[in-house]
Amino acid sequence: MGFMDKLKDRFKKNKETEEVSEKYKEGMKKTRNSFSSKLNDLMARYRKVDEDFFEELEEVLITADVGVMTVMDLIEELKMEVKRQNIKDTKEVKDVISEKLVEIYYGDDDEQIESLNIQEKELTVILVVGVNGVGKTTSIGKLAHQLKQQGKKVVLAAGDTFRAGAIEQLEVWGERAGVDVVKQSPGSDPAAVIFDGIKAAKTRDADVLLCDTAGRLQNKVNLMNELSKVKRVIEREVPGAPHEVLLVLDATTGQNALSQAKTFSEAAGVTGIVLTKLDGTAKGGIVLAIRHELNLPVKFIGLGEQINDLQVFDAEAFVYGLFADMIDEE
Ligand SMILES: Nc1nc2c(ncn2[C@@H]2O[C@H](COP(=O)(O)OP(=O)(O)OP(=O)(O)O)[C@@H](O)[C@H]2O)c(=O)[nH]1
Ligand SMILES: [Mg+2]
Repeated sequence: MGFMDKLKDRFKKNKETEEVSEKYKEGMKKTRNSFSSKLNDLMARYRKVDEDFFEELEEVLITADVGVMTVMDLIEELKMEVKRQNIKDTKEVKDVISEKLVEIYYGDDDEQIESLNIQEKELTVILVVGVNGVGKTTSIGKLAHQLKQQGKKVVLAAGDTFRAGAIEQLEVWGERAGVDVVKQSPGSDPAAVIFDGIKAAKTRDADVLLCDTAGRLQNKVNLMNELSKVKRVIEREVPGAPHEVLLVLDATTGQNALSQAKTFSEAAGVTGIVLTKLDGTAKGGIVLAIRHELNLPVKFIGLGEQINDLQVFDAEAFVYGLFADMIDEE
């Protein structure tokens, strides 16, 4: 059984798995349309798998923002596998490509890395960081909704006291998700807001505290200093916290996301990525570059602006989203 058949089996098994695959299929439309049309075109022009075919495939992957280093490794793996299986016809190669995309994502890690580090008995504190406009506040709202549906008691802390309207925006999301928001007045010290948030979360016996932060201050140095300070307060108040530092990256910004990840990792010790706006780009390959080149797991992806448009990242579902047209017609 080929890998694509396996994906079909997994995602068409029942209503629940089908729902997940449909979300990916819908949200990754732009990337899929661009990627699969290029791939089909390539397979029509090359009957035989040869050096030229691989060179053009490399191009297609780089245009999809997969990242040069990742593409090099992937092509290397593909060449070996094609040789091993003695594949000559380009028609047979897409199955190998889909399988290797999943493999290169996971690397040597076990596959459970996507789930959040949620504490069983104590308060879980999650710090959410990223530059302005990437989707931090929106993702917090979506995540609060998801956690609440899982039966968790969630509190939000309005740590962005800098941007006008940021506190109100988080309150709107709090209402949508049906969770409490802890806030102070605009301009107050974010670390003090987070401190209050922790106190409130403990008093109300909450399971998870989600901390919003500013994406922009007077300058970048200030922003990084402030994040470090917020993180120290969390560390001091809750042993073992923050349990996650989620960096939100906008998929439409392309390779620049990689340098943002480096900066924030130094200031706040990022533990995972939320990759937003995957629905708005044809370059969804950035998921693979982030995982492979930064060694940070993509924990969630944003596939739209609505409350249900946040998915736990699943590399197989991602690859299903890339190849859905081909998989469904088989
Ligand atoms: N299409 C799409 N839009 C998104 C997604 N996530 C967030 N957005 C939109 O991106 C815009 C910015 O989102 P915010 O949540 O305000 O971003 P932020 O990082 O909190 O921004 P600042 O508070 O200014 O730092 C909003 O219009 C969101 O609706 C997504 O997954 N898909
Ligand atoms: Mg915000």
